[in-house]
Formats: sequence, C-alpha cells, structure tokens
Amino acid sequence: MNDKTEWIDEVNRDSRYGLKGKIIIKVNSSYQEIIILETNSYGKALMLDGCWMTSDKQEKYYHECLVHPALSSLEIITNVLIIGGGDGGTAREVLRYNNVVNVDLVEIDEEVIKLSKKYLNHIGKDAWEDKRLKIHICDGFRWVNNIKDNYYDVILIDISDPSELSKKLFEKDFYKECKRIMKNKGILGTQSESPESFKENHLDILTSLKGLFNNTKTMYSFVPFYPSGIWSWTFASDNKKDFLKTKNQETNLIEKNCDIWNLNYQSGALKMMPNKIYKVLKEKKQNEK
Ligand code: SPD
Repeated sequence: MNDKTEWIDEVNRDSRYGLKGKIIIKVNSSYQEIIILETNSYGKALMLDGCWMTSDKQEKYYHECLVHPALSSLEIITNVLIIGGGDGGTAREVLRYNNVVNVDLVEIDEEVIKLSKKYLNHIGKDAWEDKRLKIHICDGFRWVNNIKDNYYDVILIDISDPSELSKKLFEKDFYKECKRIMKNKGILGTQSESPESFKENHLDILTSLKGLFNNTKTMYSFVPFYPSGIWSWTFASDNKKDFLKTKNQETNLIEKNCDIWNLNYQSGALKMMPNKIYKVLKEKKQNEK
C-alpha cells in the first residue's frame, strides 16, 4: 500500500465526488483502470475507469436494492444470471436464498474479480466459495446471445455507467435478448443510473424496458458516494402488474438480516419517481399514441 493519503475523485460533469485514502492498488487491466483505495470513512473502495463502483461501508445501499425486490418476488428460483457484478456483492445477496440452484456471473474483466477476491473480501464474502456460483469471463452481450430461450428466472444487470466498454449493455437489443432467455414469469432487474446525474441514460433505460416488457417498476434510493447520491433500480417482467409482490418463503428471514432493504423500504422507494422523470415518460407515452 502507498503510504500517501490522497483524494480520489469521480468527475461527473462539473462536480467531483471524492474519497480520501491510501491507494492499495492502481492497475490497468485489458479493459480499464482499476483503483482500490483504503479510506477512513467507507472502508475499501473500488473505482473503475474513474467511476466509483462500490465500497465496504456503502455497498449494501446498492446490492440489497438490486437483488431483493426480484428474488423475494419469486417462489421458485432455479437459474439466476448476473451480468457484471465482478466485486461479488450481488452474488452474495442472491446466494442468501437457499432455493437458488445456479448462478451464472458473467464478468468481462477477470482482473476485477481477482482483485475483489483479494482486497474486497468483505463484499463477496463466502459467495466466492459457494458451489452454486459459476463465474464466466465473457462479454455479457455474447453470453446472452448464446443462451437458449426461457432459461433464467432472474437476470440482474450490475454494470458500470455507460462507456465505450459497457454501452452495448444499455441498448434495446441487449434487453431483447435478456427477455428471450428469461422465463415467462421471470424478472429482470438492472441498476438504472441516477435520475439526476445520469438523467438521459436513466430515461433511455426506462423507455427501452417499457417498450419491451408488459410491466416495469423503478425504485429510487441512495448510494451516498455515487454522483448526486440518488440512484435507481428498474425491474421488468411480462408477469402480472404486481410482479414485485412477495412470494419467496425466505423473505422474512432475509429481510431481518439486511442493513438497508426491507419490504417497507421497497414500497416507499417504488413511489419515489421524481416528477420531472414521470412527466417526460408520460409525454413519451402520449406521443406514441
Ligand atoms: N455509478 C456507478 C454505477 C455502478 C454500478 N455497478 C456497481 C457495481 C457494484 N456491484
């Protein structure tokens, strides 16, 4: 570890979101720059290509909100796909459900997994040793193209902000493939960016999913060190309108052991769509008629 304490910032438009700490490692993988920082306030933090991804003391705000709305809503969960998620936090939360049989974690950058296992073990914890977890070092788009129809019960998209590397995973063609490989009653959940600091991307994600699935729902909550703090997770399904209704018998126990998410938190977060987002979506819908 470097002994020097320094500020590392994510720059988003004209704002900077910084953490102060000591750099544990800074490397360039074949895909991106990876920094792991030891901070006083948030424990170890991971930055990819200048964007904060996760940190020991904030990750639950993100991972619990991505995983539990979808998994608590399904009685039977055989196959789960995680696109991205190389730090292991999403897999850890998924594997808390004993009735999950198989989890495919598809991450393009092997280095992220290696470094997360080594330095961010507080996040992945024993998920890495769980026999149900299969790690595939592969491009997410290529992976979904090669899977048979109606295979996954849940697809969770845990990827970085839109960039050269990730942009295909925000496009309608990718979501179409996800829909094809998902069971009829399955649920897709994705981090859907910030309605404030990534407003256009956020609207694009919601519009694409609304165009493809019968039902979508967006949850808004906080990830304190992401640009603007407010973040969102969107769930989509062709199942009934109330597809995010609790059906999994393990939910009560899981809820008790969460730090952030519970069914009340979820029900409030599902009502938090900022009016400016609501109005744009309503106008788009009217224009389609
Ligand atoms: N602005 C950051 C968006 C990050 C989404 N993925 C985070 C990875 C945590 N598993």
